[in-house]
Order: sequence, then structure tokens, then C-alpha cells
Amino acid sequence: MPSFPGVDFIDFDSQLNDEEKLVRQTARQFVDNEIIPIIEKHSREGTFPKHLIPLLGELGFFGANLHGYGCAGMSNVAYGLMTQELERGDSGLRSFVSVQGALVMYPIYSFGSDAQKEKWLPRLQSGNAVGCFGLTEPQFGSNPGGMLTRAVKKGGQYILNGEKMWITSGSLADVAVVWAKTEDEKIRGFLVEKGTPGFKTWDVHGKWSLRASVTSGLSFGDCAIPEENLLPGVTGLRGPLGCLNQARYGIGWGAVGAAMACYDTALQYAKTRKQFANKPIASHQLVQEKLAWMITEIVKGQLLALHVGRLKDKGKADASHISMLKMNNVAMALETARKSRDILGANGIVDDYCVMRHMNNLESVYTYEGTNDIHKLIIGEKITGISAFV
Ligand code: TGC
Ligand code: FAD
Repeated sequence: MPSFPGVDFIDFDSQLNDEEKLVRQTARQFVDNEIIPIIEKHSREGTFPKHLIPLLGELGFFGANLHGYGCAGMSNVAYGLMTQELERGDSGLRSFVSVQGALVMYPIYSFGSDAQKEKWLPRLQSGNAVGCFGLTEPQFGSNPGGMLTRAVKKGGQYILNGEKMWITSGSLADVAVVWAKTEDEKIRGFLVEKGTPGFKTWDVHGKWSLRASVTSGLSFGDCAIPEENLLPGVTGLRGPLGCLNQARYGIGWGAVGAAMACYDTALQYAKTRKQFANKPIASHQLVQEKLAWMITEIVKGQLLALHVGRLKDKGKADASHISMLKMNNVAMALETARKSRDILGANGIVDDYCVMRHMNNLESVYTYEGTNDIHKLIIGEKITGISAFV
């Protein structure tokens, strides 16, 4: 099967170097060969394609912008192009890779002890171990600072009690990065290993979104966590929020990929579907308007992603830049999916085409990692100097 040609209206590729194009091509081919042929079935059946985990590891996609421990050490732009292609396949696939790299490997890499890094990073990088990130609780989503999960020090252990909800890869994970408050009310990160007595997981069923992704609840009932499983390098909400910067950045690119898949599907469909005077629907002005909107917004999304990526590579990307990228590009992708669904008419609602799957997935992406409105408020605080959260 020839690989996806990409969407490049303004010679975007002239801004990329050879390494970046190679990473994109590798991810593109992987998605075309391994994901596209099976994803509708997984989505329909509500299963994650677990057999691909070692292959994703071999390709260097886990923790790809980290250095050492077997990680690929890619630039942030190359990393973003990879997440773009993965999400062109499915947001659930990109989610799995984002969680593993940005939300599990990154905190161990940035805040972990040498022993924690040696134990977990090579295994997570290769896909021999799976991780999850537990921040959200049933009562605390947008406001994680209110969390109820508690870790009380007792001898050489912490006794962990509480519940986390909506956790990607939760029941698959060998290790959960869990954020909890200690007795001084400060948030700390803990590595909770599968099989720890009192640690339970269950899966969320009945999702109409991210069906090819495992979403779980986690509960901790008097779990004894050895002191050496505390992440020593960070205290406070800036720990988990620092991880979210990494993951939100990858989502900003990933959303462009989902938008590209929908736009390309709608464009091909509009050129062949005929209505009125045996003319392709692409010849009708209202259809062209939708396609023109999509390509324009995709181009703007690509340029924003590239610029924030270049800033990040220079260590100059602020959290509010990343919020703008996540907020804008996910909203753009969702609207692109909706317009594509419209162009496909009745065919748009069935899984012979990818658009409704992407549209439903993007509803989750719009909400997780900070809802669209939370990102507006982060930008609002940056430009006014006034927090809307107090
Ligand atoms: P606030 O008082 O503003 O800040 C508390 C401390 O955190 C620092 N900080 C950050 N540090 C690093 N990066 C950021 N983006 C940061 N934002 C704030 C801040 O400087 C302060 O540090 P310190 O040392 O002075 O204490 O905190 P707040 O309680 O007012 O909350 C701010 C708010 C609302 C922006 C934050 O809570 C937020 O972002 N809420 C959204 C929650 C969220 O995004 N949850 C995501 C859960 S994980 C997930 O969804 C994974 S989906 C995975 C997938 O499948 O792909
Ligand atoms: P709420 O916070 O209750 O928000 C509901 C509505 O109120 C939203 O529209 C929101 O914008 C609005 N709102 C809230 N506060 C304000 C305000 N101050 N001003 C204006 N409007 C406001 N979490 C993890 O920790 N790990 C994961 O791996 C993970 N994976 C996920 C996977 C999926 C498929 C989903 C759907 C969620 C996942 N989450 C995960 C949870 C996700 O991060 C939360 O759903 C998200 O942060 C929003 O929290 P909430 O759902 O409780 O919504």
C-alpha cells in the first residue's frame, strides 16, 4: 500500500531537516502498515492492539525525545512529527505512546532516583513494561490540587489510600506513577508496582470515544509503598503539571494528524461523490468552502506546532505556549472531523471511513490533559497576570 502522502499546502516540508522527515516517514509507514488495516476492528471491539507494544519500542517511539537508557534522543520537532503520524492512525495509539513516554518515563527520568531510572527506563523504552499516570480522581479532574489520595509515612514505607479515575493504560500497566498528598499536604509522586497488595484496577466500559485505548480506574487500599518508590526529585503540583507540559506538546502535533486523516478522506470523497447534474460534490461552492477552511486551519496548526517545537528544542517553550498549541489544534481537529463527517453525508457515520472514529476520539482529547477551557484560562492568566482559578 502506498504510504499517506501527507498534507502540505505551503511547502511546510522545506522547514524540516532530513532527520525529522525520516522519523515522520518511519511513523507514517508504521501507521499505514500496522494500524490502518486493524484499527476499525479494534475500535469496534473496544480493544487496544497490545501486540504492537514491542514494535513501538523497537522503533524508538517510547520516550523518543529523552536521552540515554536506550531512548532515541530525537529533537522535539521529530518527536512531534511522530505523534502526528500516530494520531493520524488513532488517538488511542498516540495516547498510549504519550502516556508511556511523557507521563511515565519523563517523571522517572526527571524526578527519579538513579535506581528508579535503571530499573524502569530501559524496560519502558523497549515496551517490556507498560506504565500509567494517575493524577485525576473521581471528584478532582480540572483541579487536581484538591486530590484526596493520601500517602502516610510509616517506618520505611508510605501507606497509600485513595482512588484515581480515567487512567489511560491503567489495567495494562506494570508501574503506575501515582500522585498523592503526604501528611504535610504536599503532592508527591510514587511508583506503584502491579501486584502491590491493596492495588486494584478496573476498566471503563461503554465509551463512545477512544475505544481502542484502555481507560481504567485505580484504587489503593492501605498499599505499602517502599520509601525507595517515592520520586525524590519533585514536590508539589508542579511535578505532575511539568509532565503534562510534555504530553500536551505531543497532543498538539497529534491533533494535526487526526485532522489530516479527516481532511484527506473528505477531499477524496468529495472528488468522487456525485450529486446534481452528475457533478462531483467537490464542485459545489459550499463544499469547497469547508475544504478550504480545513486546509487553512491545518496549515496554521502545523506552523504553530513547528514553532512551539523549535522553541522547545531551544528550551524556550513556556507552559502557556504549549496550552495554546493543545487548545487550538485539538479544537481545530475536532471541527475538521465534524466538517468531514458532513461532507461524507450518510457514509460519514459508518466505520468504512475513519472520520467518525476520529471525531469521537477527539472529544476525549478535547477534555483530557486540560480541557479546552482550562487552557483558555491558562493563556488568560499569562496575558493578564490574573489567575481565574483562585
Ligand atoms: P497553580 O497554583 O497555578 O500551580 C501550582 C504549582 O504548579 C506550577 N505550575 C506548573 N508547573 C509546570 N508546568 C505547568 N504547566 C504548570 N502550571 C502550574 C506553579 O508554578 C506552582 O508551582 P509552585 O512551585 O509555585 O507551587 O495551580 P492550580 O491549582 O491553580 O491549577 C492550575 C491549573 C488549573 C492550570 C492546573 O491544575 C491544570 O492544568 N489543570 C488541568 C488538569 C489536567 O490537565 N489533568 C490532566 C490529567 S492527565 C491526563 O489527562 C492524561 S490523558 C493521557 C492520554 O491518554 O494521552
Ligand atoms: P471537570 O474538571 O469536572 O470539568 C467539567 C467541565 O467544567 C469542563 O467543561 C471544564 O472545562 C469545566 N470547568 C472546570 N473548571 C472550570 C473553571 N475553573 N472555569 C471554567 N470551566 C471549568 N487523567 C489522568 O490522570 N491520567 C490519565 O491517563 C487520563 N486519561 C484519560 C483518558 C480519557 C479517555 C479521558 C476522557 C480522561 C483521561 N484523564 C486522565 C482525565 C482527564 O484529564 C480529565 O477528564 C480532565 O482533566 C477533566 O476533568 P473532569 O473530566 O473531571 O472534568
